[in-house]
Amino acid sequence: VGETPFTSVGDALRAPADQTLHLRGWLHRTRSSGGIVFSVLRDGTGLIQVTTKKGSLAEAEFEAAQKALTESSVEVEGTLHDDPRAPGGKEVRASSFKVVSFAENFPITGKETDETLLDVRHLWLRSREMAATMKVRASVLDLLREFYDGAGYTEVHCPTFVTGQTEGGSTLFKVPYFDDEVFLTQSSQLYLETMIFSLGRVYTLQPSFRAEKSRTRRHLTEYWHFEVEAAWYSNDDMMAEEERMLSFLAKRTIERHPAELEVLKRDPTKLKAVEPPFPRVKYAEALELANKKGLHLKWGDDFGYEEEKVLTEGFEKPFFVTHFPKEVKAFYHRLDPSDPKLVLNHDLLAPEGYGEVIGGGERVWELDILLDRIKEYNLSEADYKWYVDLRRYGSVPHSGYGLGVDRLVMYLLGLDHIKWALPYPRMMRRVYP
Ligand code: NSS
Repeated sequence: VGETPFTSVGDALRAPADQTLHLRGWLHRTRSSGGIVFSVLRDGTGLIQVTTKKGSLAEAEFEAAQKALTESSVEVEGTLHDDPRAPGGKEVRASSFKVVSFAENFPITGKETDETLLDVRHLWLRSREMAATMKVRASVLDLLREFYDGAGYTEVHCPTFVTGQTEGGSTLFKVPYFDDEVFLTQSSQLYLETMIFSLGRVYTLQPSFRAEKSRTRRHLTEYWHFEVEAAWYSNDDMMAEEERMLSFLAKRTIERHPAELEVLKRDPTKLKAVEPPFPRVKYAEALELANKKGLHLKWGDDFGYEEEKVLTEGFEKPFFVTHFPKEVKAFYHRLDPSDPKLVLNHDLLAPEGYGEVIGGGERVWELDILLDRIKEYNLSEADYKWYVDLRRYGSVPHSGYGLGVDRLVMYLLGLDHIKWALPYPRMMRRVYP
């Protein structure tokens, strides 16, 4: 607005002293003492201290600076000074202080419970923690695209309204659809599989929906799902590529985001450990390992959040758990030719108790076996006709996976709950704001 060229706070912090600058933003903090007001200005690129002294500017502006509460929006003109005590080592001494909009008493003071912070999520998004998280999250998606575009993949888009389940009926959301009823997608996998025949390698990013009743620290009802599918890939090929992708992500995150990691108190050495090769553990060994650590699991049990937490103890980097019993996994997983009780799959578990971030594997690609599997799972063949068709016209071995973006962000940033990993988490009891 207007003619004045404004400098961003980030640029101001890097500028040499003694310049006159115009800044605008929000009062992150403010206090006045005698004839001086100390404010910290925030604009999305950083924080800078502004001091406003009675007598150095118009009296009305000084009074406005004194009166303006936290989160008021302001425009400031002043000269830049070095000040080692100030955040970022710089201070602006105001020669003009205009309040654009006086904020009411901000409802967040720092003593709120997590529940309250969710109630005022629209305001809590202004916190340094959430801003840092959103920046890293955006960069993670950017890096995923960079990695896969560079590896010969094409980004594609799949529907949200679907007629079939991918990951089991118990977590399907039903929605009215004119005179009919359809579901919200649990995974784009089956649609991705249709596109490998023309594109070879594809990926997509979109929300998936799970009517999860589990109220763990890693379950959302709507989550961001990054999914990959590639023709001619074995389970091992896919795992090898995932290792490269994750270590690329971790390395770049450390390089690009030292300030954000610091705000979130995330120790970058935890991410430095994300280097190939990742350990590969078969389900049977994982079961034994978990039981040695005090659990009482038997063959055929799935690993839930609590079990995975125990299982990740002692691992410094992500690791794969492979060769699950077929009953534990969805119908589309390819049976292990050398032991058809098992499937050629992989779950990638993040260390430090985070657990599953990726689920994937090889797909059944032979027609008769797929038809058997659909029967075995009591699914309607009619619902999957188009999916079965893929096995009729030039089927090939192929693999893929799905990555929970919110879970990945949670792990990379060391967050204690998935609700901190995205702006507006959707959970069983949370759909507002
Ligand atoms: O159910 S998955 O394990 N696998 C699939 O949906 C496959 N069809 C994906 C594929 O191969 N294309 O989900 C994949 C990942 C899982 O590892 C988690 O990281 C994440 O999706 N996920 C979730 N994140 C947050 N909240 C919930 N409820 C959730 N469920 C899965």
